Amino acid sequence: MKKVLSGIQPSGQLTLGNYIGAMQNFVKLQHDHHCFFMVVDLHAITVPQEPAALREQSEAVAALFIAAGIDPSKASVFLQSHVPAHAELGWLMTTLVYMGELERMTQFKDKSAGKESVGAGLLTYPALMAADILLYNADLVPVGDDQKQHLEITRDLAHRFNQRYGEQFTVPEPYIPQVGARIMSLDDASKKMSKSNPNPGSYIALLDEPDVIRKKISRAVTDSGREIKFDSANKPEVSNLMSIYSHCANLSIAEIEAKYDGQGYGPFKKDLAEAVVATLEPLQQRYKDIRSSGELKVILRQGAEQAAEIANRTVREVKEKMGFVMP
Ligand code: AQP
Repeated sequence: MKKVLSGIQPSGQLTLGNYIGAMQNFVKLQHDHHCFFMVVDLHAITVPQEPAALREQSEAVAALFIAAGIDPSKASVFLQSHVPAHAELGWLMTTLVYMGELERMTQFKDKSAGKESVGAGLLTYPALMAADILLYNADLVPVGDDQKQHLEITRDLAHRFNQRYGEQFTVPEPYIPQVGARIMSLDDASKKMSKSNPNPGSYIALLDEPDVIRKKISRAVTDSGREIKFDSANKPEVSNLMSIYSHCANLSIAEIEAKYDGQGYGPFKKDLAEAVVATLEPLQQRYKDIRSSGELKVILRQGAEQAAEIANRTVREVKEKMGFVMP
């Protein structure tokens, strides 16, 4: 059985982008793969986080994994910080990666742009991400298109380690969904929908109330035309809304174009809002049940134990190969 690993940062409220681009795939993959799904809290602190918010968001992301349909009896669900091997292998990978490789990462450039001081963790983040994946010898890493560059570094580091110290790591492959790999911001279709965007109108949070969702979609930027046509180059805003609709209503792009032929943006946006509300309502209900039941702590403890067993073994093997004195 192939191994799959992926994670989501508790750096804000999860968005429809995280759901369509990542979580829906997690749910599908768990049936015929050995899966590890993490809340990557160590990654979230690469930008400052308020401690109480970090704690709350971390539990919220874990509960949303379960609410979205990840079954803890099929997949290991855990918090990255509960398995110290991540930090340990992360350091070892930091010593293997080159500055030039880190400095050319688009995400680093975006997140550090215009900032007076930038934490070193924001730069070295891909080394920790490589450790996350390599600890479990994951074959497949389901990510949105935006994470492809980081996965390339992971692949390079796996090769580099294997060449320098002897065969250890599986070289992982990205698993990127064909549609919905990148859901864009509602206020600017040149940027991806992002949970850390300071404007909540730019994203739909998975826990947004139905009326908030309706309002955000009605205010979503479109263009001055009135045609519902998929054309990412000339109509990026409308195309993005169509991708979201296609996912939530389970309609093809051609079906959407035919359905709204000659109708303008009003009726389309109204139906889109209802489709998003209907997609998120059952998830929100399950989320409330999980948070109030207390079962999350047990799930996370079990997940961390399963993960640590494999991760600790990898770190031991790596350290031995690198020349550390073993206790
Ligand atoms: N807009 C998106 N469309 C499709 N996929 C997306 N992902 C994120 N945004 C979109 C996918 O979600 C997974 C988790 O991402 P992450 O939390 O580790 O970090 P991120 O990619 O940086 O996501 P955000 O929401 O933009 O977080 P912040 O604002 O904190 O940086 C990944 O698989 C990602 O591809």
